Amino acid sequence: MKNCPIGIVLFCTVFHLSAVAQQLGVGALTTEYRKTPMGIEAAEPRLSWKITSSKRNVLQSAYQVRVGTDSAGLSAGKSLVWDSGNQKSEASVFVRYAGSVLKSGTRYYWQVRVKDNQGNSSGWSAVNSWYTGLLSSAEWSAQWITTSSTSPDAGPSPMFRKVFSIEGKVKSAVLYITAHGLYEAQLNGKRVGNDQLAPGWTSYHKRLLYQSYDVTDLLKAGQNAVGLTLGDGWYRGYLAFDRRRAFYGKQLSGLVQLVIEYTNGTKKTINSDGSWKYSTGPILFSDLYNGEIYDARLEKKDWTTVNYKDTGWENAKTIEANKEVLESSISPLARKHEEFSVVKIIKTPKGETVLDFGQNLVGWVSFKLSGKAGSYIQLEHGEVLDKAGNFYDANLRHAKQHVKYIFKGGAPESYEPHFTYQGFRYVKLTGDLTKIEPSSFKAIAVYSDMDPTGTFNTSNPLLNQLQHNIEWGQKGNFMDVPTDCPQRDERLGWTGDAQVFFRTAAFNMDVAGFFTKWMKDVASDQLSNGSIPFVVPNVLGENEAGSAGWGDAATIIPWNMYVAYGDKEILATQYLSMKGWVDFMTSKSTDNLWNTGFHFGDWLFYRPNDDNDGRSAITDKYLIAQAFYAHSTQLLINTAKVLGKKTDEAHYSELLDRIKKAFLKEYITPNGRMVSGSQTAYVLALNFDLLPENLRQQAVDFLVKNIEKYGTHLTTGFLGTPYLCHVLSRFGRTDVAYRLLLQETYPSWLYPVKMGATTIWERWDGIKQDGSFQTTDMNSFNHYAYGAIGDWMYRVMAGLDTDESAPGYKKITISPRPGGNISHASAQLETLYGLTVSDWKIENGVFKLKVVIPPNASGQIRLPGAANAKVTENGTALNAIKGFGKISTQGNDVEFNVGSGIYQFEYPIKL
Ligand code: RAM
Repeated sequence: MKNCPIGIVLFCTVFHLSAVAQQLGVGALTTEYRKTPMGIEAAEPRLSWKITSSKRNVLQSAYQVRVGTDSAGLSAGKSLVWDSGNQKSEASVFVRYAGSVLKSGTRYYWQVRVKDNQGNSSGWSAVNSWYTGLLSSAEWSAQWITTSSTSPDAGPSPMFRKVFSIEGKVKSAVLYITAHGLYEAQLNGKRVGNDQLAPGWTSYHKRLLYQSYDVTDLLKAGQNAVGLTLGDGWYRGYLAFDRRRAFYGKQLSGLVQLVIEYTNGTKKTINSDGSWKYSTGPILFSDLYNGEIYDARLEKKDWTTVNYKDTGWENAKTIEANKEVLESSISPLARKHEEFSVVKIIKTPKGETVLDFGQNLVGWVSFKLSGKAGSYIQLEHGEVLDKAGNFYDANLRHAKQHVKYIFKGGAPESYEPHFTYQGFRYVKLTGDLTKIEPSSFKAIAVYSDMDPTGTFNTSNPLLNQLQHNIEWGQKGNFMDVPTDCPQRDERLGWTGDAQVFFRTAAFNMDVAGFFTKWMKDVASDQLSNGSIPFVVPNVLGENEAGSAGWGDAATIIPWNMYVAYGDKEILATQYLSMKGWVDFMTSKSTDNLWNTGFHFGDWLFYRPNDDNDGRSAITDKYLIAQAFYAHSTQLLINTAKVLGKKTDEAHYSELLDRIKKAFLKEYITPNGRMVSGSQTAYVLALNFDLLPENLRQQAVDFLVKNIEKYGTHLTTGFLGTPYLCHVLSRFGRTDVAYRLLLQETYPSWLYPVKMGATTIWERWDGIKQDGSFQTTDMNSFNHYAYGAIGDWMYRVMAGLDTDESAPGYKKITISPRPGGNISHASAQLETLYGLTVSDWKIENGVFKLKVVIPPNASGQIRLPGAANAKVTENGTALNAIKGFGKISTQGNDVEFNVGSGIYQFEYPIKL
């Protein structure tokens, strides 16, 4: 399926499966979620694979894994470090390595073969590998190198170089590298790896990630040269909104260790040290928020090649810095992805020259232009044009997003920035514009390198645009940490935003590694009293912590990681952090009521400016706090159960009981009305099971009445929005959920779409109905939080979900809920077992549902409105088909279990 574009994956699946006929195959091997990872530090890495088969009802019945240090010898059983033997087991995901102790800096090759429940055996899979990292900090022999400047001010990027020789035949070479600041490395004039903004962002004093690159192919016999350039980045650049710089340190430095292994088994290590030379070059200034200034006249041509003459370069200074904090990267760094051409060059009413790339994206512009030596071109980046059609960047606050390039003159010059990124659709140009053409420029999207996993599609073009906007909100804000926004002087890892969007994110892209990394960041920045900072990495200070709905990222994300990927280890790793957060809330509560402290509340809920009759949808902040206190406690109980922590399970179950009672007493009248009558109040109470059964229906009625009071509009903010449609569907009002989803007027999901949005906005009314903007203080046009509706679109509308009792799509539930005059919806998801699909259409009153359940998974299918209908599967009456579990009627629906396979159901439907 490798070369299969995700959009036509279904076709490819069918084709692929029939092409391989009856064979049982095994492939798509991963180690710790990654394909051929470098720098694995886990002592017992978890191995996963996928099975292919054209048969139905296929389950793995046994597997055998073998691991060795010699790829060719693997099949002969040579140099094996582990042979699992024939294991009778269904496990094809997260099988723990259980061989001899893994060594540092070593490549391990592995393969697997499987048997199925129908007597078939696969051959051995293709060989895959992982490479271990430097398993102990004592193995870092390299020294931190820096320049003689001790000024914290932004300045030209330092460049370091070193020539070294190769004395034998190279078997392998690995470059271990990191920096205080951002780095780019080159070997013999070629860039090492294709990661951007490395080493990524963590709380550097606690955890600093290093990367490992296989550079065997970049080396040559004899003399070689290595080069390193540094930029300010998160370490020393501007960070957050109070115009502070150098948050983590004043001095940029780099750490490089190149380990070369010769074919005769000997090793040579090239370390960064005082023998390296340094100078500066064309990058005069770089900053994540503010852009880059590049003077091409100062380029030092071929400076990372052997023959470059480095006369005048100084010797690098070495400094001491803690190496204990070094950890290998466990998630993909940012990389370059889609490219966009200029849609048009606009002359604005003010006379500005503006490029329009047609998509609000995050990354940078590359160009090829010529200009006179010393002349320049400046690119100013903005997300929108104002009402009059002029360039607008007032919503960037202090972030400049300016990139200035000074020409060296002569042949056309190609350039793209190094240590900065911009959020933009429009680029205003100044300087020498005599030679510009649309084709001179390309916009490049840059984001954490996550594979796309999901597609969602319907018969409604506005909804498809909404899905597009959700995906681009995700791409734009997954920049090593989940940021709130990518353009203004903020771009921070707001915990609340991340938790509300997690489930949607996990449909669209493979976010397992990304969030495993960030949850470690969350735990490492958790305060000693258990409180969770508003942003992680925490750059706002210890007092900026503890808000309901934000701190709950500590429980909600690990739990949902478990649900989406079936990953128990994340629960075990995060358990103390989860518990710490719940205990923190308890410590701030009196009589089991958490009604203290600062909270953001239902952030950015509907609040009209001319509110003279109480239309603002305010929800009591302490009601919200108590609701999330209950929810997090519930998730902790669930987690304790999964991990077999019986005492905790009992302890927190009792606590939850008391929390719920306190909630009822404080926030519900004896007749069942809530003290805040807002949509969010009812949604949270219903979603988190805070109301006794007998009050629920009435609460749903209140909720629906409230929605109708606003002319069928939502009024929820960040915290209520993700659950709104879920609650309506759970309590039988999917009809209202559809009306909200399809609402085109403000406030609604489709209002920005109708206003031409290509991403999700921070506010429901970032651009008001009269075309004017919301406040410049806080108005991002690329903010994923409200995109959390994507989860409902996948799970309810298309009906594709995992059963929590067999999470990670081991058991898949297919339960589409058509409505809203939509005639088609389709969701496809590449799970750890393979592709699963729920794709429905209504044609001439006939409901047609295509389902794909991957091998080694099973499904529970619920056919909406099929209770009294004649259902066929691929032309055969449903009850004549063998292999389906008991067919039962649930209200108007029909439900049954299936094994793996491709299914096509049809029946007349009345909606
Ligand atoms: C702003 C952003 C962010 C939100 C915080 C509370 O900075 O809107 O998304 O989480 O406020």
